[in-house]
Amino acid sequence: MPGTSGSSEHVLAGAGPDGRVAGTEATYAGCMGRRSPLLSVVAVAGLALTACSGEGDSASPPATSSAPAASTTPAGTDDGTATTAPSDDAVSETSSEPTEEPAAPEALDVEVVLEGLRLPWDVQLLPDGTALVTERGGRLLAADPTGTPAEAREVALDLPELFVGSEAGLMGLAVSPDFEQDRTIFLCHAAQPTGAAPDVRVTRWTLDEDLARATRDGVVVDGLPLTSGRHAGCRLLLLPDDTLLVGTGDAADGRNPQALDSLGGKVLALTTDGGPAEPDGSVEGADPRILTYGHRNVQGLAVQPGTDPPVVWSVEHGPSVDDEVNVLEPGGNYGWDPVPGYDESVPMTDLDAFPDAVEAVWSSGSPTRATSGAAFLRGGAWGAWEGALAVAELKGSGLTLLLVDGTEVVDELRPRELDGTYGRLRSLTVDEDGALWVTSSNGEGDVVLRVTPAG
Ligand SMILES: [Ca+2]
Repeated sequence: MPGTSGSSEHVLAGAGPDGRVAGTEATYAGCMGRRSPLLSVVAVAGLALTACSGEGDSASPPATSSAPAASTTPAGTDDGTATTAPSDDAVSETSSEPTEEPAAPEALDVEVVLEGLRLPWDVQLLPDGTALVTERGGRLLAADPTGTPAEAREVALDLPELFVGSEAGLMGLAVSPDFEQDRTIFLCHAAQPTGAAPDVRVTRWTLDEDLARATRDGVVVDGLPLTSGRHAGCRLLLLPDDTLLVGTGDAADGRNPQALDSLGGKVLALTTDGGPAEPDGSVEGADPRILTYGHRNVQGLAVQPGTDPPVVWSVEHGPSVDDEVNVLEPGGNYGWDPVPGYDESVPMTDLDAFPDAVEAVWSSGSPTRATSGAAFLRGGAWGAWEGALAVAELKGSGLTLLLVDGTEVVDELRPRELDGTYGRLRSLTVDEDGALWVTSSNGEGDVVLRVTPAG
């Protein structure tokens, strides 16, 4: 965010609300090769990481240089920047300030729920606690998480037109709030249908009783632009009123984000049948399904707890600088316009070109971390972190917690248990009990994690 990204970096260097000084956290970035103990059934990662302290320093090598598989698999190409991170910003120690905030968790329990996956993209929970997971390569998995690690089984999908390439494939997943009655889920995926142009689309499916098969009920929306597979989005979020939000990518085509007849580089607001959630639309002169525009690649959407009407936050990747977290304002232009061609040197929010563009509420500054999924932490067990926006990082191979006051970001920190320990992190979901579910995105040996405050 112009004017504040520098302060955000400064905040990162300070103490978290638990008084822990972030100067130690840079140390953990140098520990990422140490994954072997972490696929145990339950890893109290704070303990596992103790062995890392004292290694490395604030000038440790760039996070991705040691991230498992990040530079040697297609996963490393995500967003095109994952293998070229400059070194981490220097992190200096500062004294901790006394705080009157409720105590933050002293440690997190990190449970490996599923392992041996390949590029899991999204994880969502069914009402009975079953975890549904998409893999970018096209598998839909169902797992009863009571086993440790759980046994995942594949749910048969009839999806012959699936396109898998670059960053695209089977991606976002949403579960109907009425699932117990309608057994409906929504999938976002890239497609190369016979005789038609390739695109990204959202389809609606019904799961059978034993979760052996999903039957396609129809297309909710198609025609989201797709080129090589780069910048394909695609995040789904169902709001309490059944509005289906779709975070889309610009398909690495500079014309899309500002084009009001393109569904690329947007957040869409749809009915579950695919019509515009607002019949008259939100952007004058635009396709009425467009809620916001001028985005680069929206891969995180989250409803802020306690807001009604719901306040939705989005997360998108920056090019070489300025990953952004935004608060969505219907009709808003978020200021990305990389033309002519695909000129990624332009600002993520170009206030010169678009003085009314909506500025980000948080920006990574430099370097980017390839921010992806997001979820607000819920439940008193999180203490001072309750209500924080958790943001997963691919290139950053960690988790950033943004502490918020209304729609302002007031602090940020990185839980050490997830800082480099599982490589690239993709998607976040908070379940009914307040546990945070996390997918990794390393290309092989990927995991689904369930993270809870220790104790
Ligand atoms: Ca922007």
